[in-house]
Amino acid sequence: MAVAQQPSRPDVYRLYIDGQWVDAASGETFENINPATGEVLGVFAKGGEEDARRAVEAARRAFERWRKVPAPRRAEILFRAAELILQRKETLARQMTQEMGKVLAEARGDVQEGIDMTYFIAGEGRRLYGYTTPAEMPDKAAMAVRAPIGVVAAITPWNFPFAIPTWKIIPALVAGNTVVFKPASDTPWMAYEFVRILEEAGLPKGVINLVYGPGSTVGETLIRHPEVDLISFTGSSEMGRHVAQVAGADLKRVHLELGGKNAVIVMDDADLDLAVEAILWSAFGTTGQRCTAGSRVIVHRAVRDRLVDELAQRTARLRLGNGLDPETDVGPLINRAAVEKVHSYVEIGKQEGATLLVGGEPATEGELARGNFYKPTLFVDVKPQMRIAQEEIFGPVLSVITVEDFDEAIRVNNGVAYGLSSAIFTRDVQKAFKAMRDLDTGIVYVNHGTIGAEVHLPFGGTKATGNGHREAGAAALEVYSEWKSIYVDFSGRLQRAQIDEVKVD
Ligand code: UN1
Repeated sequence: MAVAQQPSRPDVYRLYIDGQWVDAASGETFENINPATGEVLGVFAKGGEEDARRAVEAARRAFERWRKVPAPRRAEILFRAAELILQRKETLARQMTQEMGKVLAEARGDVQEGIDMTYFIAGEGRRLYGYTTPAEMPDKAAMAVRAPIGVVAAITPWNFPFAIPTWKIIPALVAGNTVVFKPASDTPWMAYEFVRILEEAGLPKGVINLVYGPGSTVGETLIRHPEVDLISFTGSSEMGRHVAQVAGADLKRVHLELGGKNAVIVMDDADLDLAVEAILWSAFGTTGQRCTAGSRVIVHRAVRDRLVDELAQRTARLRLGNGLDPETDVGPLINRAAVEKVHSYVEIGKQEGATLLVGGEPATEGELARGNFYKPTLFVDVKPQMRIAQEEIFGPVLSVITVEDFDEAIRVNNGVAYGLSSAIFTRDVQKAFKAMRDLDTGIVYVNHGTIGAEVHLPFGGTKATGNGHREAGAAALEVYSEWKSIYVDFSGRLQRAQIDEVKVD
């Protein structure tokens, strides 16, 4: 494939449109900042409306060819991409820690999730199962096949800057769609590396297009463009509502993956040591910046004091720092605005009457002053209706709610607008099964925290977490393809279903 390649560290990271690395039409650029140090990691072309339109047009042209490439052949390119990601795992993880801030072990996990997803979904190239079924008329065949939808706009967040783009783009491609990819402006480097890998793996021009830039220009153009058939968006519920409203006016397909307010329930018979480990990991892993983060603990009164003592001690001992330092437990928040948002929620929690036990302020000692660090924070005496127990904070803030029994725990868990992930710690098999039935979330864990979903199971949530779709697993194909039912009549005569009688003798 003769495509002009960009060096791995260009002066300006360009947009990728119709198989070419190009500057933004406006010539504008923006800086990519390391959230731990404030250092500039690279200068990126700042796409706008015109670039987004050109990308959509390129994707539309490419669709006519790509949809006809046999799916196993499409998948061969994706398998090659998976191999390239695997080869570059360590480099990508180090870049990710610098760009996004998560600690290196977690950055490796993020890349690994992308590898797993790419291999798993590439395997669908030789499945993409539809089905055949008998027709009700004689000499007639009936089958349902999966057809691609067209041009997909993939609008992705910064918190899983490698994994989440693979969740959207790889299934879109295997199913025969073409893509315009708009990554979050905080993590354009990971997007650049991913698209370079797809290019190297041999994806034809126009099949993947990359436009960095603001949601207000690039994102808006994509969601409004008549040639975009499907929008897959991960981000806030507020933005999700906007995307759904705009796209709904044109009856575009929309897949939304939005907020969470996930809880870990700890019953009186739980293994408390295990629960503490899991809660710390769920609440403060990725600095609380996962949709699946556990931001509420719902604890049975009988074990409340023991659990809180242990959580408070352990939370206070977590080490903040640069994620490249192996001593670091918790990295920075993504940007200044995130620090302010998290801090405003801490103020709200105090005003609402919750007791602040640990943290509750930005961390500015020594080197930390250069980055966006916030102390891991623990609130107790939280009431289920308080805003800190209802709204997604997306930072290292954990709220402990005390309950009297199992039924109340389930009610409190379900008493929020969101429904992504939930967890229960109990040794009672009856309670465990009741919880599996009654927890109103798309993901339920028993004796495990709220994070760590695996790629071959459906991922997504109920209520305001989404719009009923799931990504990951084979369920992703439901988003990225449409059912086409095909009837073949080989009787040689007009046979009217539901009207003509069929003689059986
Ligand atoms: C997200 O936070 O948007 O289950 C995704 C998990 C990860 C994915 C999180 N595998 O925590």
